[in-house]
Parts: sequence; structure tokens; C-alpha cells
Amino acid sequence: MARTSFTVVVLICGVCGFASAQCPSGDLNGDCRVDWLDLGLLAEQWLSEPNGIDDLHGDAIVRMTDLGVLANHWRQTGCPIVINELLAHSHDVAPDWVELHNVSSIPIDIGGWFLSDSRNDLCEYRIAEGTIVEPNGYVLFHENEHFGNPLDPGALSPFKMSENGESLYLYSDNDERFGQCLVQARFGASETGVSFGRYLKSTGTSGFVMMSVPTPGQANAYPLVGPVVINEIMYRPAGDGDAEYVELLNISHDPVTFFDFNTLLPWRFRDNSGIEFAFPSDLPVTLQAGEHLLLVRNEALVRRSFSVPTDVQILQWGSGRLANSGETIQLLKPGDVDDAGTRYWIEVESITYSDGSHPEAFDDGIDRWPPEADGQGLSLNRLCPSRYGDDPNNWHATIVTPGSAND
Ligand SMILES: [Ca+2]
Ligand SMILES: [Ca+2]
Ligand SMILES: [Ca+2]
Ligand SMILES: [Ca+2]
Repeated sequence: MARTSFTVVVLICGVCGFASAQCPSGDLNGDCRVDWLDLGLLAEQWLSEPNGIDDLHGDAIVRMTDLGVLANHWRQTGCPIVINELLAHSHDVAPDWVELHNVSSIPIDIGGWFLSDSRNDLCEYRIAEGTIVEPNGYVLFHENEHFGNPLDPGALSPFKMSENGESLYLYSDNDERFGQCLVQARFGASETGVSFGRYLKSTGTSGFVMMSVPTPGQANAYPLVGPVVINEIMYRPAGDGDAEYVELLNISHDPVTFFDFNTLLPWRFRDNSGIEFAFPSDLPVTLQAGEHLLLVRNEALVRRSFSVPTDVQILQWGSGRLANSGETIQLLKPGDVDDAGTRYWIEVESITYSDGSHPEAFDDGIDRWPPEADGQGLSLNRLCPSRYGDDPNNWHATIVTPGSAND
């Protein structure tokens, strides 16, 4: 099954130069629907040599497989427009904005489609007639001019996006070609001027994550990584199960203190199953540029079990354990308080690791995390600290290096 989809993606790239998860498999010409045009293209490919496509294991078999995929998605349409980026926490002088992106190869008329920040009212802002998004193009909507502007006739219920995070929806209503398209972008709390954007992971699924720089109206920048990253995860030691640890690394050029002097609150480290650690407030901890730090369940046990450089700072999280089957672990710093007085937390890092045997935990049904870190003496090591972390292709299982550079 996996081989089938991969083949089709390769073919799509070969035919039209891009692939998109929003359009159905088998859509070879990129118009986000599977029909006779695609069948025609497949027929053309059928007669040609598979030049430059390494993964064809024999024309006839591969092409019959592709025909099968096409047949399985016959007459299906997808959603050619995605919510690609948004800025929900702008500077005082600049408005919030939303960027939509056309992932198809045809112009899409989104006049009459809706933007909204409420699941209970998908029709808060009606996009003006004649709004066309060019193939592979972008279109922007601003809070002050559009969705938050009571003078805009489309603003049926003017709204603004919360800097503390929420969901934004794009709804095609009863569009003739792409009816009932409903796209959701869920985002968290953010710092001033930091946008959230769509980022395609190695797994083929996309995340909606903080961007290193906002790019309104253009292709997205790389995700924001750092200043501190989760660099190594020992979730299941071979010996005593309590000798587990998480290694942090300051990848920036400046010291980072795990305490916010505006809110007077410390940073936090947490998981889904009982770890809830606040960094010290009385004597805030600082990590120098390039320095490692260990978060552990039991310091004495970690020191006994592994060789840790003597100058490495170690902090105990106390109760709770890193799940042996995998889970999400997060490094958070304090954000703002909302009108109801609730404090929001900004994700500095969020990694969903796994032991390699939980395909159900991932959108695409494949668990790519290495099983060798599951109680066999190895740990999960980040390959490139400066690269995006919540992607299994940036991790491998190798020898433990608690408190020092990864192997
Ligand atoms: Ca098509
Ligand atoms: Ca962008
Ligand atoms: Ca564990
Ligand atoms: Ca290490």
C-alpha cells in the first residue's frame, strides 16, 4: 500500500511538478479532481519510457497499480486551497493576517467561501466575489481590512484571531466545483510577530508550526527552531527504568534563562502522562550557548547508570515517567493571560516520539521511529539540532551521550 502511494507521488511530480496531500491520489494533472484528464495522462505515460524514475520496478506492474489508484479515487475532488500561514499576534501597528494558498494547477475562484474562527459559525467572513487564487498562488486577508472590519460587507460577524491560540476555518460552502470543503488550521499561543505556517514533514503530512520569519504572500520560511531544543531522549533505559532522561541543548548564540522576567514565571517541561516540571524560580537556571542540560527522573540513578560530564546541570522532574510506547513531550515558556485570566504557554519544543510500533498514533498510519531505543541500551538522538525536531527523520537510535554532543 505504501509503495503504491509513493509511486503515484513520483508520477505526479513527473507530470506536473508538484504533489499535494490536499488533492486526491490519482490526480495527475493537479486540478484536484480525478477524471478523464488524468486517465489520459496515465495513458500517455503508459506509452513512454519511465525516464529518471528510479522506483519503477517494472513498467507493467507499476502502471497497473497506478491505474488501480486512479480507479479507487475516480470522480473524487479534494480541497485545492489551504490555510498556509497566519499571524495572530502582530505588533501594535500592524494587523493580523491570514494567507491562503492554492495547491492546484488551475485558478480557483474563492468568492463566496468563508473564513471563520468558530466551529459553531463557519460563516463569519464571506470572501468577496471575484477573488481568484492563481495556480500555486497566494492571497492575503487582513484583520483591519477584511475579517475584523465591520465596514467590510463580507464581515457578517467580524472576528480577530487570538494570540493565545485557537482554530481558523476555511469553508467553501456550496461551491460548484469544490463544495463542502472545510479546512482547519489549529495554532497555539505565540510571541509578538511570530507567525504559524504549514510545514510539510518528511512523513508527507504537514504540521502548522511557528515559522522562523513571516512570509505573507509568499512560500513559507523554515520553522522556528530553538533557542533551546530537545536533543536526546532516553525514555526506556535497559537497566533500571527510572534512569530515564531528556537532554536539552541551547542552539542559539546567547545564554537562555528558563525564567520569564515579565511574568515572573519559570519555563516548564511536561508530557501527557504525569510529568509536570517547573524550572526553578528562586534561582533561575541559565543555559549558555552550546551548553547541554539534563532533565531526569532520578539524578543519582542517572549518574550511576551513565557517564555524565561533571559540569553538566541536572534537574530532577520528580514524579511521572516518559512513556515507553511514546508520547508528546514539550518545553514551554509563559505567554500572555487571556480575558478570563487563563495563562497560555508558548511551545518552544514539542516532540511526539514513539517506539516504532504505534502506527495508529500518526496521521499517515506509519510509525517511523526507531525501535532500537526501546529498552535496548540506546537512546533517541537528534541528528541536526538546528533542524525541525518533530519529525522522525531528524532522529536515530544510537549510543547514549547524556550531557554531551550526540553521537
Ligand atoms: Ca485531475
Ligand atoms: Ca507564507
Ligand atoms: Ca520510561
Ligand atoms: Ca547527547
